Amino acid sequence: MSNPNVILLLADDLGYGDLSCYGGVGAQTPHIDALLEHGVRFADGYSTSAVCTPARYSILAGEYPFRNPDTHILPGDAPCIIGKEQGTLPKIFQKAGYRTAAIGKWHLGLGSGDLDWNKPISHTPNDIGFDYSYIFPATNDRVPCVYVKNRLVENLDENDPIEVSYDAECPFEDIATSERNPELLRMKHSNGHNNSIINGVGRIGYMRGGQKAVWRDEDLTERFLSEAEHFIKEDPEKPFFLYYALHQPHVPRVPNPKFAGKSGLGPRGDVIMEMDHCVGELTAFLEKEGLLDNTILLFTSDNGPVLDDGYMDDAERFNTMAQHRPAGPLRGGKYSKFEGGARIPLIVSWKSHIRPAVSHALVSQVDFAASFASMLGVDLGDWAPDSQDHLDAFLGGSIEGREEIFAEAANKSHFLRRGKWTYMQPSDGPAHDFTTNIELGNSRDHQLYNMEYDAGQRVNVAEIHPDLVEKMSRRIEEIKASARTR
Ligand code: NG6
Ligand code: CA
Repeated sequence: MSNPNVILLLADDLGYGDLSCYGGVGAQTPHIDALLEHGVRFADGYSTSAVCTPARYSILAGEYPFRNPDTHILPGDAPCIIGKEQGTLPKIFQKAGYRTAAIGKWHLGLGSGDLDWNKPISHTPNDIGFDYSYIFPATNDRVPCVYVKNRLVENLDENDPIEVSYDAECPFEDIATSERNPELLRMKHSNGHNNSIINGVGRIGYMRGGQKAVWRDEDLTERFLSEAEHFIKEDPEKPFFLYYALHQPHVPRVPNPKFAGKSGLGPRGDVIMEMDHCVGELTAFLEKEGLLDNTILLFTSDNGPVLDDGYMDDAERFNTMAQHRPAGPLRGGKYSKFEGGARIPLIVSWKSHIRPAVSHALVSQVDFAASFASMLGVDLGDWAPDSQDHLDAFLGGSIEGREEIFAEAANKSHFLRRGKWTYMQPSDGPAHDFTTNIELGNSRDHQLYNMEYDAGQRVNVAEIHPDLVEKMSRRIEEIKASARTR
């Protein structure tokens, strides 16, 4: 049999409790749940960070974010933080003769510091292992709100050049901003998101020009799906790897009208429904093309959930009414050092190959690189230094995963999970963020939790296990001091 195709579906800010198959009370995600008819659901799957850029960096580069000092939430005009010479997940597939594409949200930077949005971009996904890319640069709440196809912004118009600024003060006198034109806003912001107004929504950063290039939030899902289908169909002779980064349920949550008001959970629930529908369409397409039996589908999320991430879309009220808990039983959410930050849904599905199962193997997204290298027989050399081969666990053939999970909160302090224990480093900073209403997990004390009895991390048992605390805190320091080698 020829090598299977691989599609990595990466949701944005989808929590551990947001899918019905993970016990989400208000969730309606039948198409993602259906992946489990031929799939493994991981109960202990992790990203390496409670925020986006670092988590995505680990997936693509196969190393922990602390190894690259640029792994912070990036502005929309940041340079690309993955080096052209670096080993990456898509390059592993390329080495094995695959064609590769990145579609959807990017947020790993573009250009080499000399970015002109009106010219070919020097450093894009195409320089780090993707043959084809169709992305938006950063997040759906950051400018520029445009599609970038390979090296060029789509629908450029030389008479209406694009300018972007992340300066504190708006440098453009003639653009709509939240301050000057509040009447143009159809969604109010609760925190930040008060710079340029694009498509009736306040964004982070200022953008001028490019009227023909600007996306409509309502169209993003269909646009990306049609690009994905086009890429899949293009060359049936070669296997493919598709990195498909869905933008839901990140803010601003603006669903296509087909889904608006449909979930009963407000806009956040509506866009999750839209995303689920999109996964259903993709699966049906693969079936129709006769590709489903030979395609491994991974579905996961970059980091945990947040309800109010800067816009007033009533997510908190809708979720409370429905008793829907986006992080499920876990404490904290996006940004947090508690498990709600980096323990995420993770499903691996392969029709006719995987028997339905729930796995408690400890697995991390950083392991995709070494696991697929192993599947393809690609020698990693010094690529992907923190990535481990857990292919058997991912495909449901083994219940053994990693010995330890190492991940960071938004403030870069770490936690370590070994077996049933999760240890959190002491850190400064507020225990609670009142803008997002998330418990961040910061404490000057060591924290240790028994995940077997206390998944919600309510009882800190550090004082009664000083030996474990000592051992696990030393281990964190050891990892941080370790060299970038395999
Ligand atoms: C924060 C934004 C938030 C979101 C996040 C990145 C404010 C107040 N908050 O700075 O809305 O965009 O960055 O999210 O601006 S992530 O999923 O890409 O990491
Ligand atoms: Ca995210």
